[in-house]
Amino acid sequence: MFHPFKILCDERRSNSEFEETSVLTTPKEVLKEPLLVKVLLHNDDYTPMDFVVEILENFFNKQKEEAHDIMLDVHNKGVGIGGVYPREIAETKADLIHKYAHECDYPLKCTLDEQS
Ligand code: TYC
Repeated sequence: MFHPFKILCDERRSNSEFEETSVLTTPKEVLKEPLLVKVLLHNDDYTPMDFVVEILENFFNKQKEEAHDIMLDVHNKGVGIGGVYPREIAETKADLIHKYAHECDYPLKCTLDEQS
Protein backbone atom coordinates (compact mmCIF):
# COMPACT_ATOMS: atom_id res chain seq x y z
CA MET A 1 0.00 0.00 0.00
CA PHE A 2 1.23 3.50 -0.85
CA HIS A 3 2.44 5.26 2.24
CA PRO A 4 4.21 8.59 1.69
CA PHE A 5 5.59 8.77 5.20
CA LYS A 6 7.17 5.32 5.00
CA ILE A 7 8.78 6.16 1.66
CA LEU A 8 10.21 9.38 3.14
CA CYS A 9 11.62 7.44 6.10
CA ASP A 10 13.17 4.84 3.83
CA GLU A 11 14.80 7.57 1.73
CA ARG A 12 16.15 9.30 4.81
CA ARG A 13 17.48 6.04 6.15
CA SER A 14 19.17 5.07 2.94
CA ASN A 15 20.58 8.59 2.55
CA SER A 16 22.11 8.54 5.99
CA GLU A 17 23.46 5.06 5.40
CA PHE A 18 24.95 6.32 2.18
CA GLU A 19 26.51 9.27 4.01
CA GLU A 20 28.00 6.99 6.64
CA THR A 21 29.37 4.74 3.96
CA SER A 22 30.75 7.63 1.95
CA VAL A 23 32.37 9.16 5.05
CA LEU A 24 34.05 5.87 5.90
CA THR A 25 35.41 5.41 2.41
CA THR A 26 36.73 8.93 1.75
CA PRO A 27 40.53 8.74 1.37
CA LYS A 28 41.15 10.51 4.68
CA GLU A 29 39.18 7.91 6.65
CA VAL A 30 40.63 4.80 5.04
CA LEU A 31 42.83 3.03 7.61
CA LYS A 32 46.39 4.19 7.15
CA GLU A 33 49.52 2.18 7.73
CA PRO A 34 51.55 3.78 10.55
CA LEU A 35 54.20 6.01 9.03
CA LEU A 36 57.59 4.34 9.42
CA VAL A 37 60.53 6.44 10.46
CA LYS A 38 64.25 5.60 10.40
CA VAL A 39 66.22 6.05 13.61
CA LEU A 40 69.69 7.29 12.63
CA LEU A 41 72.88 7.11 14.66
CA HIS A 42 75.55 9.74 14.01
CA ASN A 43 79.28 9.41 14.39
CA ASP A 44 81.28 11.50 16.83
CA ASP A 45 84.86 11.42 18.12
CA TYR A 46 84.11 10.69 21.78
CA THR A 47 81.52 7.94 22.20
CA PRO A 48 83.32 4.60 22.64
CA MET A 49 82.70 1.95 19.98
CA ASP A 50 81.62 -0.59 22.61
CA PHE A 51 79.00 1.82 23.91
CA VAL A 52 77.45 2.18 20.43
CA VAL A 53 77.46 -1.61 20.01
CA GLU A 54 75.67 -1.87 23.36
CA ILE A 55 73.07 0.69 22.20
CA LEU A 56 72.44 -1.27 19.00
CA GLU A 57 72.03 -4.51 20.96
CA ASN A 58 69.81 -3.13 23.69
CA PHE A 59 67.67 -0.52 21.91
CA PHE A 60 67.55 -1.99 18.41
CA ASN A 61 67.67 -5.72 19.28
CA LYS A 62 70.69 -6.39 17.06
CA GLN A 63 72.94 -9.40 17.53
CA LYS A 64 76.50 -8.50 18.59
CA GLU A 65 78.04 -9.12 15.17
CA GLU A 66 75.46 -7.07 13.27
CA ALA A 67 75.62 -4.34 15.92
CA HIS A 68 79.40 -4.19 15.46
CA ASP A 69 79.04 -3.94 11.65
CA ILE A 70 76.48 -1.12 11.91
CA MET A 71 78.66 0.74 14.44
CA LEU A 72 81.69 0.49 12.11
CA ASP A 73 79.57 1.67 9.17
CA VAL A 74 78.46 4.73 11.18
CA HIS A 75 82.05 5.31 12.31
CA ASN A 76 83.28 5.24 8.68
CA LYS A 77 80.40 6.95 6.87
CA GLY A 78 79.16 9.40 9.51
CA VAL A 79 75.61 8.13 9.82
CA GLY A 80 73.70 4.83 9.77
CA ILE A 81 70.30 3.29 10.44
CA GLY A 82 69.69 1.77 13.88
CA GLY A 83 66.18 0.63 12.99
CA VAL A 84 62.87 1.54 11.35
CA TYR A 85 59.74 1.99 13.49
CA PRO A 86 56.35 3.71 13.66
CA ARG A 87 56.93 7.38 14.53
CA GLU A 88 56.06 7.25 18.25
CA ILE A 89 58.28 4.25 18.90
CA ALA A 90 61.13 5.86 16.92
CA GLU A 91 60.76 9.10 18.96
CA THR A 92 60.79 7.18 22.23
CA LYS A 93 63.91 5.23 21.26
CA ALA A 94 65.76 8.41 20.24
CA ASP A 95 64.78 10.08 23.57
CA LEU A 96 65.85 7.09 25.67
CA ILE A 97 69.17 6.79 23.79
CA HIS A 98 69.92 10.50 24.28
CA LYS A 99 69.11 10.26 28.00
CA TYR A 100 71.22 7.15 28.47
CA ALA A 101 74.18 8.56 26.48
CA HIS A 102 73.93 11.85 28.40
CA GLU A 103 73.93 10.02 31.76
CA CYS A 104 77.11 8.26 30.65
CA ASP A 105 78.61 11.60 29.48
CA TYR A 106 78.76 10.64 25.80
CA PRO A 107 77.60 12.97 23.02
CA LEU A 108 76.02 10.21 20.89
CA LYS A 109 73.49 11.79 18.52
CA CYS A 110 70.40 9.99 17.35
CA THR A 111 67.90 11.56 14.92
CA LEU A 112 64.80 10.54 12.96
CA ASP A 113 64.59 10.38 9.20
CA GLU A 114 60.94 11.04 8.37
CA GLN A 115 61.15 10.12 4.67
CA SER A 116 59.93 6.65 3.87
N1 TYC B 1 83.79 7.33 16.25
C1 TYC B 1 83.65 6.71 17.55
C2 TYC B 1 85.04 6.30 18.05
O1 TYC B 1 85.98 6.21 17.26
C3 TYC B 1 82.75 5.50 17.50
C4 TYC B 1 81.32 5.81 17.16
C5 TYC B 1 80.66 5.02 16.25
C6 TYC B 1 80.68 6.88 17.77
C7 TYC B 1 79.32 5.28 15.94
C8 TYC B 1 79.33 7.16 17.45
O2 TYC B 1 77.37 6.57 16.27
C9 TYC B 1 78.69 6.35 16.55
N2 TYC B 1 85.14 6.04 19.32
